[in-house]
Amino acid sequence: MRWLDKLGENVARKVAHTSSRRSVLCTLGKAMVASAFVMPVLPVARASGKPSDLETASDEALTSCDYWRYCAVDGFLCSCCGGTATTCPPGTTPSPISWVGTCHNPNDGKDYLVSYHDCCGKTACNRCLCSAQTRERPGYEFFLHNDVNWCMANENSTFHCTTSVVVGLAKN
Ligand code: ABN
Repeated sequence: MRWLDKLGENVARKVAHTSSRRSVLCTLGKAMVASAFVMPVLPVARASGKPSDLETASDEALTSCDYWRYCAVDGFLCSCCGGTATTCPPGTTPSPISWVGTCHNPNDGKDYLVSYHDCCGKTACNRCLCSAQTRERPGYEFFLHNDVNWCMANENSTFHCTTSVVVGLAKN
C-alpha cells in the first residue's frame, strides 16, 4: 500500500503547486451548486406519490371528461377555459375549499386522491362541462354531493371552471 500513499502524496503536491486555494474552493463551490440542481431531479418524481402522466397526456385527453383524474369532477374543465387541468385561468382565483374524489389511474393501476378546486371571479366558462357521479350521493347528503359552488368562500364567488389536483396516493 506504500505505492498508494506515494501516489496520493504526489497528486496532492502537484495540485498544491499548480493551483491556488481560491481556485480549489471555487471549483468545489461550483460542484456543490451544480449537484443541488442535478440530484433532486432523480428521486423526487418517483418518491412524491404523484402520477407522472400529466406532462405526457395529450390536450385531447386533458379536455375530455373521460380522463381518469376527472372521475369525480363537477364543473367546466379549466383545461378548456384558458387554464390547465391543475391551474386556474388568468384573472380567476382558486377556491380554498374543495371536493375530493378517489380516482383509478389506468396507466399505473393505482388509486389517487384528487382535489377539485373551483376557479372563481369570472362568469361561467361554459365549455367542457363534466358531471361525474362516482360515489356521489344526493343533494340532501350535503358533504357527499359534488354539485356545489366551491367559490362560496371566495371574495368573488362567481364560478368559472374546476381544476383537478392530485393530492397523493389513496390509502386502501
Ligand atoms: N363545483 C362546480 C359547481 C359550481 C357551481 C354550481 C355547481 C357546481
